[in-house]
Amino acid sequence: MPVFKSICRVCHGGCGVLVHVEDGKVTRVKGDPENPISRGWMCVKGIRSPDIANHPDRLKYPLKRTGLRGENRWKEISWTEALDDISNRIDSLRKTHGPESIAIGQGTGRHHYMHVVRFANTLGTPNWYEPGLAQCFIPRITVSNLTYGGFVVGDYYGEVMPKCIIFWGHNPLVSSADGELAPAVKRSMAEDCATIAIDPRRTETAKRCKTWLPIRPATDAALALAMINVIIEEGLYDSEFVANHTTGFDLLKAHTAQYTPQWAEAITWIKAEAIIKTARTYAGSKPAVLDWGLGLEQNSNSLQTVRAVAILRALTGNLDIPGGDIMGMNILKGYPIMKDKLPADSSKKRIGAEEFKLLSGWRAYMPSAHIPGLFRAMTEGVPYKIRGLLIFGGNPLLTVSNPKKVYEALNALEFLCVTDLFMTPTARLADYVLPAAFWTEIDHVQGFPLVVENFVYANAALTHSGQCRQDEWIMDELSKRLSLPGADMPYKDIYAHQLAPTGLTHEALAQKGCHTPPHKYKKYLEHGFHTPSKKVELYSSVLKRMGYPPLPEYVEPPEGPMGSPKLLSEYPYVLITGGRNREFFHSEQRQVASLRKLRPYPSCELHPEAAARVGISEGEWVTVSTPRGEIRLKARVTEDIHPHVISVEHGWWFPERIDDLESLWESNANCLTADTPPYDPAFGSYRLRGLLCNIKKCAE
Ligand SMILES: Nc1nc2c(c(=O)[nH]1)N[C@H]1C(S)=C(S)[C@@H](COP(=O)(O)OP(=O)(O)OC[C@H]3O[C@@H](n4cnc5c(=O)[nH]c(N)nc54)[C@H](O)[C@@H]3O)O[C@H]1N2
Ligand SMILES: Nc1nc2c(c(=O)[nH]1)N[C@H]1C(S)=C(S)[C@@H](COP(=O)(O)OP(=O)(O)OC[C@H]3O[C@@H](n4cnc5c(=O)[nH]c(N)nc54)[C@H](O)[C@@H]3O)O[C@H]1N2
Ligand code: SF4
Ligand SMILES: [Mo]
Repeated sequence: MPVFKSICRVCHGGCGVLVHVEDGKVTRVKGDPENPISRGWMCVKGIRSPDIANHPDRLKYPLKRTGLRGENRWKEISWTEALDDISNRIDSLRKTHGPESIAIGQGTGRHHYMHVVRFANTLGTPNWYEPGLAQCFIPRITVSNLTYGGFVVGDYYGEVMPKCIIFWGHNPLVSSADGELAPAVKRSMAEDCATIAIDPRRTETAKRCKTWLPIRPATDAALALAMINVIIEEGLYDSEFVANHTTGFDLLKAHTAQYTPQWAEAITWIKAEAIIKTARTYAGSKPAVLDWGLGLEQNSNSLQTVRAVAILRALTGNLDIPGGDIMGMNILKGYPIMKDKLPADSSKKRIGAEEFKLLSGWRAYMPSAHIPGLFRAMTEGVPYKIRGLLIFGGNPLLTVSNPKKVYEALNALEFLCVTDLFMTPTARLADYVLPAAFWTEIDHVQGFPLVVENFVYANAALTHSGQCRQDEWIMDELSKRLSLPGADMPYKDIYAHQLAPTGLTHEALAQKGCHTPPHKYKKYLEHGFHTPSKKVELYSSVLKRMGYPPLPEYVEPPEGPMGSPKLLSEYPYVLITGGRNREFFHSEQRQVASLRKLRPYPSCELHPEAAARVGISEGEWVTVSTPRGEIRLKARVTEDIHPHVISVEHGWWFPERIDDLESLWESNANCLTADTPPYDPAFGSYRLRGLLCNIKKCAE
């Protein structure tokens, strides 16, 4: 039976795998022991890839709606008919209402991510989005760029092992988040490494750590500021690095004098002594990794939170050193997203451009539309009406805050086209549904970890399924019909362009499995940091110019025990949503029996003290409510969570009940979250974590 090397893409990760193929189908996937990063390891989802690829419910043909919107009645049509119809609809909207009336949506971190941005740019619409962005990764990337001129990742890969690792709002042993695969992280968590988890939950990662600091959600900026205070006051910073490679130290010192550990204790629920000890351990153990995650971003103070944390790496001189936080090798040539094809006046029309300069403005890392504003524009027509939406792999009815609003918005569209592997609640509302190819069915080149690119992998299409097509192919076919400039370079030619610096072809790389050039450290010694001052900007000149605070600040969460004490009697707990679990990727795989049986029901975690207070026992159905809605889940009673915090899984819908609209709200975490202001002033991040909630036994 033929066996091929490939890269699993069920999540953002990229485990090296061996794919067994029989009659054009994938029959088995196992870890590739020769892969230098994953070394034969795979998670439970990846191993079940054949169950996803060969699932009887996979979409196989292009579908055109025949019934009323949402009635789930379809006709199978040919690709020619589908692409002709869809391009005609796009053409008519762009001619009558301007290309900005068409939004392009996608999901997180897929193979076609950059191709979507390219497609939007060449179509001339500034309004593309993805449900992560301001809530995921864009604050960390942008802040790293502003502060050190490049993104960083923990050095889990080299000869030198870190002496300390802080996992901050991050659970990589479960999430393998952006290509920091669990086995590499685990290897670095050696016996002599001081490991610290800052998380309201004692996660799989936290359980392996020597210290767990259960922080009050959305108060991380206070903790980071107090750690900066200790490191400066006690003279624990790397004075050589600070003197030679940073700017603004004196301003930072004066600014953070007010943020004492005692001040932070009252805010964060973490004792002042623990804050001091953590700061001393981190600053005193070199090299050290500070590995950060979503816990820092899904709140309305994401810019300042991420900035405060980012500064710790520079104060301690842990940037780009072996065993520290390393910057990217950026092996590939940049994806040609054809930014120049988007006229300047179009950019100005991007929804959110004026308000959220670091998400939607022209200086943003990857300018995209502000999600709450975009969906509002579909229903309310303000500042203008969004009339068409093409989604390439995203399920906003589950993954965007306030799904009832999203539902209303999708129904208000004149035209909706969704490309997916399965019929999802979002696809069900479309006019056209297109069948996407699974990762064993695509050609692709990808650098890992995401954004830093210290290794490069390739997939080659090994199997096929019905009429399924790779998303890039669909966009290219539409581009041809619409005479867009991107049509001149089909997606497969882009791989040659990207790989040029490596001297490898796509085919050669796919056979080889992984390209890993030797890592270079301390690249800043050659060219400085890529910031305006060529130094690490502890005081950010760019933020100052843009009208944002140049030094990090703490802002109390607007809804919380201190921000809205009047709500406390009704909503006494702090809510977090979306902590990752191994079995599912967001709203996916609920129809895959082999995974669903491992986690059959949606659940929430609460502490035994909270459970006793409301009379809830393990496994009972409960309702969790916020001022915005109420959902049903099963209770998991566990000591591994702060007694005042409730953690709710996200992404839950029931494929077995897709025709029952009410089931869409039943356990959907985003019925609880807040899509309303205040947003983060620079990124427009909305609040998915750090809100108030209540929990009760379910009536039935
Ligand atoms: N409450 C709450 N909400 C959250 C989060 C949270 O923590 N809490 N997390 C947020 C974050 S960080 C993110 S990134 C988003 C993720 O949001 P989404 O990206 O919308 O999440 P998915 O459920 O993965 O949806 C992707 C869809 O793409 C389909 N798909 C998979 N592969 C392909 C492919 O190759 N091509 C195509 N066309 N389709 C494909 C899947 O079947 C699925 O229906 O969710 C956000 N939402
Ligand atoms: N299996 C699986 N893997 C995934 C995904 C998936 O859906 N399933 N999604 C992928 C995506 S798109 C992303 S963005 C990554 C995310 O990967 P991670 O960054 O690891 O994200 P999470 O597990 O969502 O959250 C990390 C931790 O933050 C904690 N937390 C919540 N609020 C706060 C807070 O205010 N402060 C602090 N300090 N901690 C807090 C949570 O308890 C959680 O344990 O995972 C990726 N990998
Ligand atoms: S961690 Fe991600 S890439 Fe690795 S096996 Fe699991 S789903 Fe696949
Ligand atoms: Mo994400």
